[in-house]
Amino acid sequence: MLYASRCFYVRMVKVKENESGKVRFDVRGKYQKMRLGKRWGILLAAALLLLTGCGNDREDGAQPELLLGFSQIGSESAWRIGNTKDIEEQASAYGVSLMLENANQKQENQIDAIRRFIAYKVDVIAFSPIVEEGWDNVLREAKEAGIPVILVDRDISTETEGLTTCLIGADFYAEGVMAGEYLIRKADALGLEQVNIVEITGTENSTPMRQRQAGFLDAISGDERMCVLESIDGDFLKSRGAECMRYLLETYGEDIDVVYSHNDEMTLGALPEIESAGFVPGSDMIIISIDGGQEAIDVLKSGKINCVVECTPKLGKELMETALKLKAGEPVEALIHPTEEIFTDETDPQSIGPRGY
Ligand code: GYE
Repeated sequence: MLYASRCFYVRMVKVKENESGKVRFDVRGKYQKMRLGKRWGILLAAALLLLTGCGNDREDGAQPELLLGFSQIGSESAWRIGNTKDIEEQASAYGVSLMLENANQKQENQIDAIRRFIAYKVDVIAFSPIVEEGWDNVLREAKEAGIPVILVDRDISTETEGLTTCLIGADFYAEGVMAGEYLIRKADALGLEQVNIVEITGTENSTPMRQRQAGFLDAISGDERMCVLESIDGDFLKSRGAECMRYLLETYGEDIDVVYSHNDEMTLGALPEIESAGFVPGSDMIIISIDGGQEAIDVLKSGKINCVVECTPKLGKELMETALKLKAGEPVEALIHPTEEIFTDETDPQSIGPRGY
């Protein structure tokens, strides 16, 4: 059993007694986060499965609500925390019961969570896959159980077709292109003849890592001034961003003209390293980031970041609407990309409103 001493979300079941003295259960309660010891976790999980296994038969005969199981990657960034918060808020706005599990950056935890959602007979499963490969088996199990699956934020690559219904997430390739096009404009404005770039990438084999890299490289490939000195995996983490930057500074020092970082967290980890090495970020080196969380935007306004490509974490509304359509048996769009913009040292800082994450 997998509930040993960890945080997970359970729906609180309200217990009532009817006239005949029989106990009945109202499964409309909200999910709440609980931390349980192993024994209590096992007992509670078993009791919940027993009590709600036939949870669709509501006594009042009303249509059951939508029960959505969502496996989140972790809490590695302001983006991710904002995304979780948005999904929770939108679930409650749409009256959706949300069973939310945080995988703490581990694919095996996501697979376990999806298996629990199947055992629990949720109406719809959604998940943000940490990497693209390795999902075939568990998704075949969901398909056999007749539970539709929505991809949120990131894509997957499977051997079998048709294991998921749709993807709701950003166009990461376009984000990479926007970053590359900004760099060309900046190099023109500064009259640079040679542009040496270091790239700190997101989690290896994840969709944003692959596509942010591909879009950026495609955008700069026709410009002979551009030279990528090295690409290094920073795993979307602030601590790794700092480590990678230390290594890059030791290796290339003042040859570095540009730092292209795949998310704000890694950028915020890299900046103090650049300063400790005696360089001024934003002037000695061009700093390009992606996400657009409040902290990075504040640093952009202070001049230490030159460009932040927006990636919105606000995917909750589309997720709830899509899940409700799937439950109603209606068709859904295969791909939903939110619209996104870019904030740079060319932007009027006054025009950038509060980011909310
Ligand atoms: O850019 C980063 C993160 O998948 C778009 O994941 C997401 C990325 C985001 O944690 O900060």
